[in-house]
Amino acid sequence: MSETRLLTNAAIATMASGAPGAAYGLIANGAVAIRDRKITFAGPEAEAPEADSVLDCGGRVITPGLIDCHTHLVFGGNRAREFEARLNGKSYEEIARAGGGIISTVKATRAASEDALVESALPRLDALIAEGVTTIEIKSGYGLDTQSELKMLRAAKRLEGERAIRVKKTFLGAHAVPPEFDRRADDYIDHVCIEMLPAARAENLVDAVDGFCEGIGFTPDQITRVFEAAKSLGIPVKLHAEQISNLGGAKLAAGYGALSADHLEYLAPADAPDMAASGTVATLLPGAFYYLRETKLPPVDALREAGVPIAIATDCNPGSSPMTSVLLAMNMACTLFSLTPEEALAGVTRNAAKALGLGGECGVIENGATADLAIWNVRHPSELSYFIGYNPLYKRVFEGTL
Ligand code: DI6
Ligand code: FE
Repeated sequence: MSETRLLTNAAIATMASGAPGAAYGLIANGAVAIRDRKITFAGPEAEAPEADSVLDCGGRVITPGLIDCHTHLVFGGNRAREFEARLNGKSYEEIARAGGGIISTVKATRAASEDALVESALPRLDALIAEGVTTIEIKSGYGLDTQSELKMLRAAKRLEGERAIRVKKTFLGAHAVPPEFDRRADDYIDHVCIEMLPAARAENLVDAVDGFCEGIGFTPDQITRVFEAAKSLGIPVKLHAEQISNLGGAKLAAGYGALSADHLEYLAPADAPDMAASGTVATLLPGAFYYLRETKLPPVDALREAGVPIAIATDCNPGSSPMTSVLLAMNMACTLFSLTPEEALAGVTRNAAKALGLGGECGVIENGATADLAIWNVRHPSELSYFIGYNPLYKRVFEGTL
């Protein structure tokens, strides 16, 4: 028989979008009831239902479990030496063009076994879990041949068995041109569309398809072919767009009803309404902005005005954002991009869920949503964006289990 568990004496930041009035959808003196992995009540404690067990939260804040909706968590090796080279004067683009950058991680990832990829990803995953993360997206894109891409995605899937966490797997075959296709990007894209993606799909390893639309990545025409292949298989798309130049990637993605367009520092403000119309989330990645010492800010005001939902993620990857803290990403979104703490929290809850096609199911505290929660040693949700390098997590609840 299923039991009802009640969390009482809490300030609940529901982050529910329809919630009128209160910032954060905040319910003071609130309670949350959980049954069968779902939230069955969220409201004033005085109205809470009977329960089989009660946890007194001591006035702490409850938020939805955090969601890191853009990561490259699985990879071989690291690029600390490249970091050093950049500090000795080389640019990210120069390093990439000289066969370093993404391609150096491709070599290390190809050389690693699936077991080794799981082992090396676990400490990074644990760092995120320690901050109350309950859902994470993990991309392929450092294999760039069929077997290595499958190996990455299988490793990502295995992480879900190793820890109490939900993993969404994104196929990023169109991340870079591998050495064996040097100067044959179009042939590589054929290979991605005809062989790699269908193979990954056949093993049920693909929740979404992504690409890197940049001068050092792929052209809008090439990305279009990848999106067409995804569409023919019924898989949703997303795109790394406008990170270091404006190729119109976000607009292209919006045309395919993309779940999200990510980075967006070079987004033309005029393209924001297209994203709003297609429900495409703008996923901002302040860790990469910071790490690459980018100075061009994403057009946050234009996104707000158009009503584009904004998500925030770590972009955890070995080259441009070796970061495993969602809380730090929230702080950086506020300090670097001028988001409010409420927008930052929405960015790692409600809107991050949307960016993964989980809108309404995760990232909010309301009736019927999955019982993924984070309970914090704070008195107000603004504290989550305020601290730097301090983790106030008290307890984490994944699918109703504490
Ligand atoms: N944009 C990024 O920020 C990461 N990938 C991408 O397409 C960086 C990947 C790397 O440098 O390894
Ligand atoms: Fe990325």
